[in-house]
Amino acid sequence: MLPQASTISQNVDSLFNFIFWISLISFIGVVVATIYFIVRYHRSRWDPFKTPYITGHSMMEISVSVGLFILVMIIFAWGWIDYKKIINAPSDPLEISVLGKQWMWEFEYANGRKLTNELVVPQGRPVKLIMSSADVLHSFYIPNFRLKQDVVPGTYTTLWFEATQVGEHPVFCAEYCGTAHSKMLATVKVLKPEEYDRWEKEEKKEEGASVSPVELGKNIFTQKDENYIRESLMQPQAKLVKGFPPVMPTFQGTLTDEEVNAIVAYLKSLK
Ligand SMILES: [Cu+2]
Repeated sequence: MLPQASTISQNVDSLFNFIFWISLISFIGVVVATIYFIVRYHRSRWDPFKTPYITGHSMMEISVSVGLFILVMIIFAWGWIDYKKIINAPSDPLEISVLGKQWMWEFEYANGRKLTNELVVPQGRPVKLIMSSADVLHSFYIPNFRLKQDVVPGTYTTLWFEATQVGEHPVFCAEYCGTAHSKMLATVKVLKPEEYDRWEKEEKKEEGASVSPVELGKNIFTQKDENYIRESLMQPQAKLVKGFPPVMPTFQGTLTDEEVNAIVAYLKSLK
């Protein structure tokens, strides 16, 4: 089995094993019953020209239906409880931007530090990935964390996790995205909290000249006039405020993904 390296891994495995054993037991039951019926009701034992008259068995039919319904509902409820844990990030996670593009993963931290194909995170702290794609559909898949989320151009999807195991965990693109799809690999490097703090400080020193997304967004905001930021909404017709006519033109293509990310980071920082 794969290592269980996040807080949700165990939950996902438990449900998986439950479904696996139920399926295996059902499969064996069906095979055994089939063999029994083949032997028991073989035509050599009966008059081959006489079809037996079967009226049915209401009690058995009802109990099979109700029993299977209850089993399916148990699987559904179990899945729903874990699904809610997977989609609802705890408050105040460490937020990291992820950009998928043919054929690499780019990670950007709040301080502007950028990494390609390597995501460095602390152990035991919730991390929330805010993900988008520069081109086509991708999917961010960390098997050791038992997590997978589509990465979609033109919108943001999120994925949160809390890593429990220090070390390196592979990341795959799980949505076919072109020639080098199978080589679109990355690593999640989980560090002990104190090592992560050290790593963060080191990077800050090295990256002294780099501009954080908040600063970059502020620069773009102040350089251009106010209309620019308003018009820079990619699909201005998508969501309209009551009482305002849909007069805004689209500026899709005039802002890079990096700029859009930066503006979003800046606007969020204004709160
Ligand atoms: Cu991909």
